Amino acid sequence: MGTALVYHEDMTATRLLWDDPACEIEGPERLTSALERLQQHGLEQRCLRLAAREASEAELGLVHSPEYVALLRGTQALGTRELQELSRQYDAVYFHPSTFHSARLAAGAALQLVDAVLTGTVRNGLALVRPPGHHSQRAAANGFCVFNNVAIAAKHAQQKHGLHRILIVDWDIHHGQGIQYIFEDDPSVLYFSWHRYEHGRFWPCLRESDVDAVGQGRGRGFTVNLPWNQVGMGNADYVAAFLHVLLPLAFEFDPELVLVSAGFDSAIGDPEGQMQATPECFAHLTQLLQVLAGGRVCAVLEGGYHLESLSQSVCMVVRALLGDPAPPLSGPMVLHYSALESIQRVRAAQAHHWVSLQQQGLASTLHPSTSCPEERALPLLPGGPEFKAAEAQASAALSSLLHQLCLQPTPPVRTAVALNEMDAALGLPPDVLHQVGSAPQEEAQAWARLHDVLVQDEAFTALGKVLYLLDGILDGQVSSGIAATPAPAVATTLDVAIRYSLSHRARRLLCVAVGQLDLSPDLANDGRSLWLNIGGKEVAALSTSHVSMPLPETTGGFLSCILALVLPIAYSFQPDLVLVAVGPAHGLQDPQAALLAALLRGPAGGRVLALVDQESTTQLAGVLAQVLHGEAPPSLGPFSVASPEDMQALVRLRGQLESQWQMLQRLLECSDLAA
Ligand code: Q9C
Ligand code: ZN
Repeated sequence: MGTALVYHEDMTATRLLWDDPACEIEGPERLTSALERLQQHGLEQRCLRLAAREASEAELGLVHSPEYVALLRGTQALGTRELQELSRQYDAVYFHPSTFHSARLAAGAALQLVDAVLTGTVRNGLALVRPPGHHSQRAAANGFCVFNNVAIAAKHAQQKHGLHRILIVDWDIHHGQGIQYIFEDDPSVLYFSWHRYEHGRFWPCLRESDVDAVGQGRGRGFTVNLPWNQVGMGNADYVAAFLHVLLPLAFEFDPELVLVSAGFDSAIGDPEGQMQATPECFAHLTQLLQVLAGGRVCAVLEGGYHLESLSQSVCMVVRALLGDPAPPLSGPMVLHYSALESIQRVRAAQAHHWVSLQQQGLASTLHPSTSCPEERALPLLPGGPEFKAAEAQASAALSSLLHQLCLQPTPPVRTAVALNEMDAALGLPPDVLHQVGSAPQEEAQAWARLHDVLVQDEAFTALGKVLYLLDGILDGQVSSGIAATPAPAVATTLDVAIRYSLSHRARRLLCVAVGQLDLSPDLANDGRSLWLNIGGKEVAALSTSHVSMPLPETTGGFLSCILALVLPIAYSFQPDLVLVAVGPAHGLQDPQAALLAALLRGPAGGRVLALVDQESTTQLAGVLAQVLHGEAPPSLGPFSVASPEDMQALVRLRGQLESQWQMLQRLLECSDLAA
């Protein structure tokens, strides 16, 4: 199951024919430079290339009025003067004689992508299109958008493929008000948009872009707006928005398809967005969405006006769609106060509609303080000569950052397995490496003895393979791996693996242990390893780097544990490697283990080693190997509410840990945040 890339050269024909500073950023180079970068990185060649087709007028009619379609048809014959005249009827729009053709190709590309995914030709894909779509409305062009590509694709998925639940994620930096209007009373389409808002001062300056626009009638709760009230939002803010807002709702909604209004004006360097998120953040966002809907993710280009940032971000999305691990996020994972405030306001506004938001007690305990004098005001762009110098400097820094990004190598082997006789039965993807190598027996023995770890004889063979696999991961030869060891030796093997990793290049190590696995006391406090035990005996932050909690009883409880505790801590810690150990009697269902492993690929740039006991089911090993390789985890089954005990445990742990882990932070007093 591959990745489709839908494109047609004719979409580069449309361009601005007169002077209009508001529109000049939307030009053909947007597509050509993104495509060129994809080719340069060898990514285009790895996709199934599909030539975009034109959407039929009937298909356009799924969203647009016949009169509007006819009006657009008529533009093909107009001269420049008349086109300019007509453009003035709309806000931030220009027409070209080729607009009708391009816009039909753009909508058709989205349709083709959805068809390819829903018929099983590919798992996922990207449509590289222009003009963009999310501002366009039933009878109006708006904000460079002519036909609403994503909305048309969603209607088509409902009508032609019989889908009942579609999630639209709009990460463009503008509010896709067009999509919102089209689905505001439709509970079968969940629309999430974040957007630069600045309390209503940023275009399109709509009251209905704020958190309290939640949908109408039966659609109440199915429109989710997350307004950014300051510029400068970065990787931590975006990831937190996904973990604390989008994903809890998305899991509860349980979509059959995810459509992404993939605008990259939300990326660093973009003149419209003025945000700070780096291109690799879009690989992480994509990866986070791939755990939904069996991985059926269709991304459709919207905005994005800084050519280099746009192109790199597009590459990151395609890499993630292809299953490559996302590079680690750069920069400190610290949220802006204003972002936290927005996140909490949308959670509060949506709490009536979603049980997953009602439970954590967060919506009610998080009262945004009315003003925050200590707010780190981000420098708004000043004018004048100084600014020119600063701008030149910033742009040099940006190009060097964007340049470095493309130099980061991806390990030649994505997944290696060391599972002994199980291997053959797993039905793994063909490019998974079946590791035969092993560290010498003496080395394994030496490591065990050195640290006084008692390793049973029969476990030495397994330990040798684990150390060999760790070497591959730490040397950058292998991205992720899975190894088995006899059940009684899981804890000791893990112990040696931690020590080995810390003395071989791993500066920080996250260890997620499921089931009753005890940690050697001397490992707990060096600050370099962080130990999360799910399914431990007690609920406790035993130290700053040793957290234990019982296994939640329901899918809702499990999801909250992962999204509201494990991942925020993991992303804040920024480990070099994640060890996931599934001990004996772990109690975890296979789909839960798969989801955990899939999501833990994020924080350490895909470097994950999973350790299972040999007696555990072949299915568990197989499903772990598959998700580490980039495949979607199986569904968790129907959403069930977390038990009060589980939620209490979670709230208690968050309370104990939030002062230490930035991404766990709730709105505290301003003085606390400034500290
Ligand atoms: N004074 C997309 O990114 N700016 N559209 C208008 C009016 C329009 C952006 C400023 C920005 C449209 C798809
Ligand atoms: Zn935009």
